[in-house]
Amino acid sequence: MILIGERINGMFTNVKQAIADKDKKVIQDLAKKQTDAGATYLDVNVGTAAADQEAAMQWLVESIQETCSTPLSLDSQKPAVIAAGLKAVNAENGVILNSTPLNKKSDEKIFDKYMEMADNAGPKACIITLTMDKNGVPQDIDTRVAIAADIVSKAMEKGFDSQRLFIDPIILPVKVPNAQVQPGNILAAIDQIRYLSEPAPHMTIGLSNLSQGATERSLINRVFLAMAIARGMDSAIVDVLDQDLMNVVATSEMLMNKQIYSDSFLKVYSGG
Ligand code: THG
Repeated sequence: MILIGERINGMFTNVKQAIADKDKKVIQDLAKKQTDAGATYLDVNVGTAAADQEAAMQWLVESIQETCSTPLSLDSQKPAVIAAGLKAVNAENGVILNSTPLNKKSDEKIFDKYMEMADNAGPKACIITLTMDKNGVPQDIDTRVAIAADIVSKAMEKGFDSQRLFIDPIILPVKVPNAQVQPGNILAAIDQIRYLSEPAPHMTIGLSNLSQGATERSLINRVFLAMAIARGMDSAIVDVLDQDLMNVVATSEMLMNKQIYSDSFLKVYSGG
């Protein structure tokens, strides 16, 4: 599993405050803790409150890289904010440009811009593209898969390798009225998206969206994670500090024959 640590996000009050106060320590602690917990990448999202999002992105990237070399996932739907992060990022070990839709009313070419920026960032640079277009976030299976097909063919057209492409079918809170059909729709979409190219594009979701506002957050997150892994999802933006969740990742990998079974598979997975 390619695990992207979600914790450096201005949506969290402590991160929002740290950005406002330029308090590096809070950010560096989160970077180290998530790295120790097994994050493959660290998501970096300035949130909506930052006064100058480009400056905030650059500051976050610089602060993180002072303490660890875990590759980063620069998370913004604004090309200028991604570009600001890329100025500071060390992309040698890889980098992800996270959260472009296929297109936007105000920016028809946004996905092309992300592909161009990724190409300039180096051969390991990846993109997470959302199954979202100028009409917004689709609720049904077919529109999600249709947008994913457009994403894959646009990438092919530009010679952008499917191994550098992550598709995100966008999971939304299950607690919202009439949203309970959505987790099932996401699973069905994942099932179909994996056949859009050979090799399949990577697939990811922002798992914690699912349980926003709900009780039993960790339980909801980890059960759905196991279900999605069973359908072929190979990445997720998650709380890597949630040990129960990480145990589900390890067990799912073992049950899907991605890790050899041994009595100590849990310890082996966590590097113990
Ligand atoms: N897809 C992609 N990228 C994404 C998302 C996605 N990036 C952002 C987000 N969604 C994934 N990351 C988070 C991070 C935190 C939470 C949810 C998703 C979260 N935060 C607490 C909350 O809102 O309840 C904050 C609580 C606090 O203030 O402490 O749940 O879908 N590609």
